[in-house]
Parts: sequence; structure tokens; C-alpha cells
Amino acid sequence: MVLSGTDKTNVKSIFSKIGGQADDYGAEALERMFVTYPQTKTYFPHFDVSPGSAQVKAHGKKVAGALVEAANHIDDIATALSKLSDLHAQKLRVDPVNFKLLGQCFLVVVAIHNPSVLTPEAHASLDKFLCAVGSVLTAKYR
Ligand code: HEG
Repeated sequence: MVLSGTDKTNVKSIFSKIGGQADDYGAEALERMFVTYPQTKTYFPHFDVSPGSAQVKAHGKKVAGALVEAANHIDDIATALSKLSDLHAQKLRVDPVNFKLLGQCFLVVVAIHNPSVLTPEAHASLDKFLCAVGSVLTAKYR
């Protein structure tokens, strides 16, 4: 997934507009993923996955933090998320299809809270970015 210069500018602009709300969006995206795609709950047997759960909130913060990190190092996402890529490949082994699902949920959450930010062009760039993050996190699977 190759991000153009415009995509990179759009993604950085989206994250700057989201600002401090990214953590909440991470949790909200997880809540939506668990409700809409309940099969994703199988990776979190040790979590209380009900909406509003403290574990989901805390995990949403971690996911959002990784997305912000990726956006801040958009020219080299693979290096920025290298450790996380090792973790997903060697330990978590989440089926790659699930990254699409979480990505879609994150897009929906951004759209709901910032309808004016998510123009079709911004939507396309954010989608490419989330796909790129998913590719990095599943790149080391063997
Ligand atoms: Mg993953 C842990 C980020 C998709 C299941 N995920 C983590 C952690 C981060 C993260 C930052 C914490 C790592 C640590 O503790 O060192 N995850 C992350 C991103 C994305 C993603 C950025 C995609 C955008 N994860 C993802 C998906 C699933 C999943 C789609 C499953 C449906 N992640 C998962 C599990 C854990 C993490 C089960 C361990 C949770 C725990 O036990 O605390």
C-alpha cells in the first residue's frame, strides 16, 4: 500500500484535528468491532469486552497510541511499529482479515465525530493509511 504525498498530508491533518480524542476513538472503534464482528472477541478471552469496560478503554488507548505513532512516522511505518509487528506475528497471530474490520470501525468513528473532516479524499487517505498499518502488523507472520 503506497501512500502518496497527498495521502500523507491528509492523514497528518486528520490526526492533528482529532488531537487528544484519539484515545477515545480507539476504544470506540474496539467497541464497534466487538459488537459488529463478534468473532473478533475470540482474541480477547481475558477481557471484559462489553462497551464502556475499563479494559477496552485502556486497550483503545494503546491502539490509538500506535496509530498516532504511525502517523508521526508515516514515511517509515514499518520501523515505527517494528516491535508491535513482532508481537502480532509471534504471539498474537491475529488473522489478517481482522485488521480490515478494526480499520473500518476506526474510520466510522472518525466520521461520526468529525463529519466535515472526512471528505472523500481524506477518507481514501485514512483508509490507505489503516491498510498500511495492518500490512505492517501482519508482515512478519510465518
Ligand atoms: Mg492489537 C495488543 C495495536 C489490531 C488483538 N495491539 C496490542 C497492543 C497495541 C496494539 C499497541 C499492545 C501491545 C503491548 O502491550 O505491547 N492492534 C494494534 C493496532 C491495530 C491492532 C494499531 C490495528 C490498527 N489487534 C488488532 C486486531 C486484533 C488485535 C485487529 C484482533 C481482532 N492486540 C490484540 C490483542 C492484544 C493486542 C489480543 C493483546 C491484548 C492484551 O492482552 O493486553
